[in-house]
Amino acid sequence: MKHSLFSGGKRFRAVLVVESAKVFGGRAEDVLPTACAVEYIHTYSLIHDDLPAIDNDDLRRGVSTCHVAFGEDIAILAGDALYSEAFRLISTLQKANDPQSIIQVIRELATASGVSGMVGGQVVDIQSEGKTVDEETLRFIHEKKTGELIKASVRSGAILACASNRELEVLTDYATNLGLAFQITDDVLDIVGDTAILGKTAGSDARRGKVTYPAVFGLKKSEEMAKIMVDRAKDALKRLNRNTDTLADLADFVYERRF
Ligand code: GRG
Repeated sequence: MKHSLFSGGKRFRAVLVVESAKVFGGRAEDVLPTACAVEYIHTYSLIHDDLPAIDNDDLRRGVSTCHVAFGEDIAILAGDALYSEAFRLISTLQKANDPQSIIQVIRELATASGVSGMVGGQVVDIQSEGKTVDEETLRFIHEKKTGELIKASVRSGAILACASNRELEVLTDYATNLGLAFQITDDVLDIVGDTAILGKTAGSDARRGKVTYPAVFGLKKSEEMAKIMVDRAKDALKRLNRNTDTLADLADFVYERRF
């Protein structure tokens, strides 16, 4: 668990929890357990995604993947344990937050990582390998596999900081576009990125016949689509009468990132 958690990673989803809370006057220390829980869930998904039965990758965050370092049995269990620990963390440590908000956050994260989120997206992703899929299926895979956890991260920070329902709707619009853009840039980086900078092996999507935006639309159009989504995410923020500069910067980062 420590090997995979502390080998690096951008902490993008954890940062989203904290920065989203700050927009509504929340304090970082009050949402850190949730930010860490999101990172645990994300790391769990990476460990399982890298397993021989799924993507069979050797390199993650610049080090050996969990199963290469410790064996498949321990990697499966490390992922399982991170998932349980995530919810234990949320349920025990947030004394500053009201119980209703904590329950809502648990629901958001369980939904985002389960059958209506990461697992559902991953199933369709696996079943689509080597096939031709339409745009709707491609979007479904990306939104579920990657977008839902990003959306839940943004919403959870805001929920703990007592954002209103209208504010949450605006953030959902922001995060939906952000999540889709994030996975499109991930697909693009798999083609144009450098293994040493990415910390994971470039070119693996094509080798595996994965359905990706560049595979369906080409590289240039995919980059344009990512930019459009980042701009839509930033536009959504303008509907909030709050300081959202950091959330806007994070959207720019998604388009500009090289890892
Ligand atoms: C673990 C709930 C659960 C389900 C298992 C394996 C799986 C089903 C789902 C995989 C989901 C997955 C790995 C989606 C890819 C998302 C993605 C773009 C990962 C890379 O995220 P970065 O770039 O990585 O934020 P770092 O290392 O920076 O954190």
